[in-house]
Amino acid sequence: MQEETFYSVRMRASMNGSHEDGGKHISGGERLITFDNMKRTVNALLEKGLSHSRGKPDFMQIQFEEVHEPVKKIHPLPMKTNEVESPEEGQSLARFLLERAGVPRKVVEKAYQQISEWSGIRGAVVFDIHTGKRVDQTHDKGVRVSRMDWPDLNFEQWAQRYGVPSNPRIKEALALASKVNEHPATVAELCWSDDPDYITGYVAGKKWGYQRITAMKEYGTEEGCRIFFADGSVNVNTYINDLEKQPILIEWEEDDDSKCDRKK
Ligand code: WAQ
Ligand code: MG
Repeated sequence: MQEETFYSVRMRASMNGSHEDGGKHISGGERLITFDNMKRTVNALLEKGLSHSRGKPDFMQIQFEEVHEPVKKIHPLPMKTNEVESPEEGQSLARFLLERAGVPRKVVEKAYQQISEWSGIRGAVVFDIHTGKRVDQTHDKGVRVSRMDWPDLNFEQWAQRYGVPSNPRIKEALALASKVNEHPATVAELCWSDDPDYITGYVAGKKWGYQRITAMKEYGTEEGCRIFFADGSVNVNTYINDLEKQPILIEWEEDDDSKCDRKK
């Protein structure tokens, strides 16, 4: 049987000029689909960029390309929702979870000292857990993870099983976190949205999975965050290349969870 061909589709939108010209980042999106889903996917990305709470874009780029590498299927990280009363409580829980995932306290503190400087970046910052320094050279661009997706039907089954809203934001965030944290060099990830109308964020890691935290900032603020805490003794360029180029599909199987439940 012939293997199916997959396509990477990417969108980025900005305001007051393109990203290269210093425009404000509005929205981005990355999908991995078969050709029969092309129209639907391009339309969905167009819609995502056009109707965004960060503003009305005056620049947008949507592109697709055939993927030649074999597509790997992985399971979503296990998920837990931590309810907190305030962003302060959320942030202090996030620091605790990062430490528990293996990021030394000092390194967490060093990262936190710089988070506000990075809030305009359109991708993620790679932070070395040994030196406590940013190690990617991508400046305002950041590292954009792409070539990952989670087919809708399977995601909806997962969402129903866990009683979370089946919205694209959670699908995209968990797909990204599952891909990033599957990488051997990733120790943990810290994320909250730059969208003013969304305040839930998460800490993810291999052992404790995707830990949602219901308040990471105040409503109305546009300062987001995405940091990959990595073992910087590996080659950073290889790490970034893997996150950008390795095609990954998320596939949840009900069976895996019942196996886990039985183990408890
Ligand atoms: N690769 C790297 N960084 C990215 C990517 C990507 N594909 N997509 C977004 N980012 C970075 C970028 O700097 C954004 O400004 C920042 O992350 C936030 O992105 O309820 O909505 O898409 O379980 O605004 C997490 C909780 C929501 C979801 C995160 O992020 C839930 C969110 P946003
Ligand atoms: Mg955003």
